[in-house]
Amino acid sequence: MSALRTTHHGACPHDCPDTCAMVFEVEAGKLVGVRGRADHPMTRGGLCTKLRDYEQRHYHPDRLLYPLKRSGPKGSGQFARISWDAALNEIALRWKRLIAEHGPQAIAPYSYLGHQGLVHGLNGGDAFFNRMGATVTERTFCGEGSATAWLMTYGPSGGMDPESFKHSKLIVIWACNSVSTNLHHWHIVKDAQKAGAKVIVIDAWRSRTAKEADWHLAPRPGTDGALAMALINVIIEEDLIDHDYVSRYTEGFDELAARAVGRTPEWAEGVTGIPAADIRRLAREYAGTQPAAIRIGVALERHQGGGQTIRAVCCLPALTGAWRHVGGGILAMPVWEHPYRFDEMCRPDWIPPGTRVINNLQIGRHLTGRIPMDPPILSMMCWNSNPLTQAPESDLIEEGLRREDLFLVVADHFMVDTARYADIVLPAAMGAEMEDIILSWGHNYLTYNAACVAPPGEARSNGEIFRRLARAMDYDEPRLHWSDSECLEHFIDWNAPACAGITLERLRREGYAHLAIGGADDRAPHREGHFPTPSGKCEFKSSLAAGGNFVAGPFRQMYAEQQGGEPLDALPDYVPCRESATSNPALAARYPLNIVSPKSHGFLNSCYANIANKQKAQGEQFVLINALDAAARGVAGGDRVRVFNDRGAFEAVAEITDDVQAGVVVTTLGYWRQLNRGTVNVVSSAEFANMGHAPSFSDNLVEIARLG
Ligand SMILES: Nc1nc2c(c(=O)[nH]1)N[C@H]1C(S)=C(S)[C@@H](COP(=O)(O)OP(=O)(O)OC[C@H]3O[C@@H](n4cnc5c(=O)[nH]c(N)nc54)[C@H](O)[C@@H]3O)O[C@H]1N2
Ligand SMILES: Nc1nc2c(c(=O)[nH]1)N[C@H]1C(S)=C(S)[C@@H](COP(=O)(O)OP(=O)(O)OC[C@H]3O[C@@H](n4cnc5c(=O)[nH]c(N)nc54)[C@H](O)[C@@H]3O)O[C@H]1N2
Ligand code: SF4
Ligand SMILES: [Mo]
Repeated sequence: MSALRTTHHGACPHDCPDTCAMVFEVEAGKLVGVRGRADHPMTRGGLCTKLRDYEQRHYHPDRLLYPLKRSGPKGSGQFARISWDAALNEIALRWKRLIAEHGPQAIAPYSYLGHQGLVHGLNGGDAFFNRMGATVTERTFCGEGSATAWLMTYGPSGGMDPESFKHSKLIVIWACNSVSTNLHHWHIVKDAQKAGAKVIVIDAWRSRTAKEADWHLAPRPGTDGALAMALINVIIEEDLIDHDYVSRYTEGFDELAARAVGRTPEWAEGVTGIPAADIRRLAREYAGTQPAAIRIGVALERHQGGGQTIRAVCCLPALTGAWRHVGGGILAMPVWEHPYRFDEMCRPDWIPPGTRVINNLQIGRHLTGRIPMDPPILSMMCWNSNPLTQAPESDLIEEGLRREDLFLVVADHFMVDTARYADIVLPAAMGAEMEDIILSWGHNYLTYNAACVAPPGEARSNGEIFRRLARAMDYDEPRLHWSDSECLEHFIDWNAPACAGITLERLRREGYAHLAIGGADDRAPHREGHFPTPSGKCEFKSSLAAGGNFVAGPFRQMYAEQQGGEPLDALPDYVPCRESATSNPALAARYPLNIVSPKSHGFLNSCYANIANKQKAQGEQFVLINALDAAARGVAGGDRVRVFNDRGAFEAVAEITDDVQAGVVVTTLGYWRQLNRGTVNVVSSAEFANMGHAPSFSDNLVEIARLG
């Protein structure tokens, strides 16, 4: 007889737009299985390949179970087990001393979306560190360039509902590898395709998603702005415009038209490599088919001109009136109408005026003094993020983490690359072990996750870790001691119209609920304009541009939105890559290949890259290269190669394929440094793109040489 099996509501906590609703199966106090909720309209009963055996991640033999203290040189991986009391005492002692001697800004938090819960997620430590007066770390890994461009054009609109794509007749997936990264939206796209919709993928190489498209267009990386401007040019020149929509609901058409005059398909062909005839055809098909939907991925923001590119793309559905229809418009990150209480979560009002802000992408420069700092960062705490693998210029990060005078605290599940350099490692609880509501940046459901098993060993949830730290630091503000349940009561505006009919009690009972902001069959938020911009219109010409650059992101603390600096271009345009033959011929002569580094199919960012069956499915670190480029370097398929530039080098196995065009090479993100000879972020640049301090992972020149 098997023991009694119970089931509980779960939600995938990983950094993924799908936020699947799960069923946790528990037997004898252990998680024994996971399933996707069959009744959930997006999850549809299936989990991705990464999460299918999620219970095994919970009980993996390498999981961190006890607090550890470093017992060897930094990075050696030598640690000794200590008690929680000893760990907390040591941290509090060191931090109190640093604060007395250098002030609280010598300490910096570092987190991201390793866990997407409202309680245990990226903002989970913000209130604690704001109370401390620590340096504020701006987090612009993902989406902040798009968010800035989006706000400049549309304001904080949630845009299209992902489920409404079932009504679309033409779907453009632009720089998004949905088959790997947004699987539960891809099902809906496939349904539409079966019902006759044309699916067009615009991607720098023939990705898994591009292979399933009706039409794949491959611009050179970072040239999508030229393509978008040329589409605008054709739509205006050939009068494919919805004049009524443009005149009622948009601002700055005449200026946009003037800007687009020289941006012809012939001009764009030279920039993008896409034939002018194809650009004309795309413009005509897009403008001539309704409803037409665009899904943009994060890679569109990842070059010097990323923000401007996204502004240009955002003009398209307003020019053609696609916004009039359910199933028309754009889907980016549909979070802006979610009623989260970032003010309660983060307590930005506790940040002492004048507190300095550093940036998570440039952490290597901050830690090594490449960006001078007074006082320097003398302590950092990392949770929900693994910067040594995930952030650019990672050799610099490693140099910084080796500093003897840096007191590093890391809370994680495994001895990840960053944790190896920690002074104190704290064992973190995992999905089924903590109650939360998991936010989504890919759909409009609130998804509840029950705590249904106890964490193994002495692992503790992030929420509990910060409560313990608050006690150790003698911070007695009630907010810092709220239980997980009290946090959930406060972190959502349950009285907001979007929560009509939704209560915490109902979520605990049913597991998920769709926000009351319209959905699959009725959401057309801009049918009659209603853009939440200063003008109330879609702003081709942005009224926010005059205030200068700003960082907007759905997971921001509110303060990070302050504007400043030179005014931005009031209109969208093509801005060339920083690292390209036109912008920097000398660099391009030494490093002629543009490397693109999207997400791995088998890993979730750097999660699962240490787990044997996922490694087997994903394969070893590779670089895809065109036969022409391979021949020019004497590289054969299967050869080990060195991929390098002035920032550093990593090793990979070359795979020769015409899925990539000449001049472009592709590898994927997530491989661990400690298991490989370097990873792609050794060669990536920490320079920001032109808007929202977005990364420039696709604006990256390298050279490749055969090894041995
Ligand atoms: N399996 C898996 N799923 C994931 C993740 C994961 O690590 N693994 N990570 C999650 C996270 S954090 C995120 S943000 C999402 C991101 O998911 P996506 O938005 O899909 O992002 P990427 O995989 O980075 O890149 C998408 C595609 O853009 C292409 N691309 C890169 N540069 C350019 C360019 O300049 N122009 C054009 N047209 N295409 C370009 C890449 O070749 C790639 O195929 O995925 C989430 N889902
Ligand atoms: N070259 C290149 N670099 C990229 C990208 C790219 O496309 N190309 N993509 C970028 C993008 S989109 C993103 S979002 C970032 C992501 O960067 P990160 O957020 O740093 O990536 P993850 O690997 O998801 O790191 C999450 C870490 O948190 C841990 N973790 C998970 N759950 C918990 C928890 O409950 N508690 C604690 N304490 N820890 C937990 C995991 O074990 C893991 O070590 O990477 C960026 N870096
Ligand atoms: S990683 Fe994404 S697709 Fe996979 S189970 Fe989690 S939310 Fe679903
Ligand atoms: Mo991301």
